[in-house]
Amino acid sequence: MPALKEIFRKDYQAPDFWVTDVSLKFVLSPNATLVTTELKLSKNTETTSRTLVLNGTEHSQLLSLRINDTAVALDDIQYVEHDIHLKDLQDDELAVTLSNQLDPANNSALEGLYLSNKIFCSDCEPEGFRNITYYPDRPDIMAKYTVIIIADKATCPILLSNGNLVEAKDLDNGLHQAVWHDPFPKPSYLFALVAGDLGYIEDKHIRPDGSPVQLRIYAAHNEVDKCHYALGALKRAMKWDEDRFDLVCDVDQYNIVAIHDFNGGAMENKGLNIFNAKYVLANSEIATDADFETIESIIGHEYFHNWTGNRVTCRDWFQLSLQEGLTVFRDQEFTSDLRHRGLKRIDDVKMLRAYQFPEDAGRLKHPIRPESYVEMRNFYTTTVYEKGAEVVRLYQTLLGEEGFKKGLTHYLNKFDGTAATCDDFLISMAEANHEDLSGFEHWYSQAGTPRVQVAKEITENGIKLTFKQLLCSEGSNLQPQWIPIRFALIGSEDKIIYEDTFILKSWEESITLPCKETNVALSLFRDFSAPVIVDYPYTEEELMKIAFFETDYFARWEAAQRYISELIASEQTWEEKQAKFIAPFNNLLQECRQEPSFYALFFTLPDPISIQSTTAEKDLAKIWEQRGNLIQYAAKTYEAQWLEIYQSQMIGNASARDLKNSVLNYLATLPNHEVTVAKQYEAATNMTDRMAALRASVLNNHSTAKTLLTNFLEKYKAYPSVVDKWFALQVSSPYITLEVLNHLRHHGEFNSHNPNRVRSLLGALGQNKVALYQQPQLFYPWLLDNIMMIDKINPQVAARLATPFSQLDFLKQSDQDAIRNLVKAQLANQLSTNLAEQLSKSL
Ligand code: 0A1
Ligand code: ZN
Repeated sequence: MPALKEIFRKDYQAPDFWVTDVSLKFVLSPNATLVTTELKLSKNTETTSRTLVLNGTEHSQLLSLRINDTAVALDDIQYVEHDIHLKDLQDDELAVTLSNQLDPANNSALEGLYLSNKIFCSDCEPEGFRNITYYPDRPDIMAKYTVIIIADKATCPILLSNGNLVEAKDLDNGLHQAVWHDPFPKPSYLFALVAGDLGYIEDKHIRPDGSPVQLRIYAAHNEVDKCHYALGALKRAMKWDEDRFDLVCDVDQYNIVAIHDFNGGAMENKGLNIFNAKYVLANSEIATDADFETIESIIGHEYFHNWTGNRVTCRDWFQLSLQEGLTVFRDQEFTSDLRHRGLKRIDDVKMLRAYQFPEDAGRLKHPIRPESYVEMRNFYTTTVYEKGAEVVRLYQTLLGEEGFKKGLTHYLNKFDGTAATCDDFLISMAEANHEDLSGFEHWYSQAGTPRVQVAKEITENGIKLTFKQLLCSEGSNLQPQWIPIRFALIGSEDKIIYEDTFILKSWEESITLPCKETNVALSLFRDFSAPVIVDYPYTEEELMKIAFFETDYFARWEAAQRYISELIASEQTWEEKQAKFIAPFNNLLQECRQEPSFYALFFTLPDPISIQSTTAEKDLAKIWEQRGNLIQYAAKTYEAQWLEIYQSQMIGNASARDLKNSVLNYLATLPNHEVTVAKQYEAATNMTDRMAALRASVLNNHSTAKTLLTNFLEKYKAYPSVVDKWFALQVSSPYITLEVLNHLRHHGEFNSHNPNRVRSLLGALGQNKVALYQQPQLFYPWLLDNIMMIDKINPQVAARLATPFSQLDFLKQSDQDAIRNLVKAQLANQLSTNLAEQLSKSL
């Protein structure tokens, strides 16, 4: 295992030199790209030492270095690991010129400059720029960039970088050159370069002052016809940011490029967003309704970064949640405003609980603002992103939409063009609203999901509620976090008789509500008003009341999920469980056509792992079996009604498809409806319906599944994101076997160099908790071996795939021990620092 060097937040120091201007010249060639870098620097008057650190890596071969007009002999250069340390520089203004050579074609880690399908492409966040040139690669150094790109015109007709194209001309020998200038100072992680044979579509956005922004989406020539939806989404995002936050696009050319080999989802490089192609390319033939929504939100996310991330960036990487939590919050609000706020909230909470809660309870847990890291790339986590967004949402819950906007505007004005911290954000919110928000501070420094215990007591003066918070963070000096609790009381006439928001600011507080009714249902954390686990002994009657009579979508859905989870975990007889499970369906089946998408969520039972983590039942196999049996029992009991709903939603929009396909999941459990599933697969005119049928067939182990899978691959071989779905679906089946895994691993369509394809196999297995629970001794060693193989190609992707090894609590104790021994043994082998950090912390 490599030595792991930990970097601490408390050790932040400002640099001795700022960079004001960067000039980069690239002469592109797949195996020998020449980079010439000219830097203008000036002394930071706030520090006394005079050392310039130019970060580098083993991937770039330094050819020359000059400081002002003096050449530095390569042998005289002092390195600390791969970083150049230039000490005792006496001038306050400096010019540094250097040249180096890169091998993009062999950059399988996809950080820095690499080739994807013959397209030159860069990815620099967080510390990839140092793979391109030697540079003080830290986000608090913001400079203006001029980029000259020279390449072969026949193979690379398109040459792109950040900012504005200021010159384009032909050169000798079939070469051509483009010069881009970005007038906005930016940190190095926002640098981007793309060059290759690409097509594009374009449109424009008209800003409030009447001026246009030219919008282009670039993709492979045969894919540009699938970019129209993304382009529309970009226009909607621009308009929304103007309407909601008065934030206007500040560049005249806004380019997006779709790339097939990409480590992340997308990247907000100034004026030149680079996207994982799966989040751009879409039409109804290859993308599901859910895919369309995801694409819209990611297009929005990267655009919203232009203000929250680019104009104001983070001072150091510990502050990543400053821009990511805030920008996720903004993209969530975008989707909520354009689509359905209540349903969006349910989706986001499902995602938070499925991925972030386990992370916050596992061995890689960290606060949204971590205190230390070894490899920053390992901290692009659901905690920093999604829990970070929940923390930003707390401000809005407390201050209201107007107060939040006031705070955001103040923050952006105050820190425009600079690199800021999470504290700066909190203080801005407080200043703009003249509020004390000090209790929010602890959300940034304490890890773990807080638990809130609630007790309800009927007293002479009314209903007394007691709230108590329990934190599971480490450290001796834990402080209570401010927790907004939205709640309501539903009275005996099934109406809401009281609603309020209480801010829990200390460890324990009580309130008494002036309410004389005694038979009330208490609905807690409406709209999921804080990212906590709620301990309250709901009665079945209370849950039913909330599920049927609450007005808050999240609360209704949540109550139904709890009802089912508790039922499955309870000690009642199977007959009692069946009876109680199907009782509500009589009404639900009548009502569901009024709000198809909501009822589709309502009909979808909680995942086995969610039932296990929220109840006393720990046998995941038993949960999975009972859950399946209940679905089948409801399917059988109401078969005629299900079928009638199913048929009524045949022609319709996305909501109709939601409902129809949730009903299909019931019907698919009945042997006589295998044919219904197969028919839907064949007759489908869009990917939503086709995929839903294929999924129902595979997850119910239908005899037709194999034929449908073969047909599916044949049909969609040319579409990478669809082939990814084909892999992931098979791997997420509870019936998966080692034989099928090996078959997929050696399938002609598997590609260990493509992150999406790797994730569709190894990522999907890590998420298949039912299979992992049942046969840990088979699947974990297989997964680890394959992660080790990927680590040799792409450490960043491998490290991410290893997170399941840090979340073993759902397994039997003896299985956990065996797997940790397996991990321990692997640590003796050669691994990247990325993977070593994740695996060693998992022990
Ligand atoms: N800033 C991007 C996330 C991202 C991070 C790292 C990447 O490459 C290593 C790429 C993208 C976002 O939040 O969308
Ligand atoms: Zn982001």
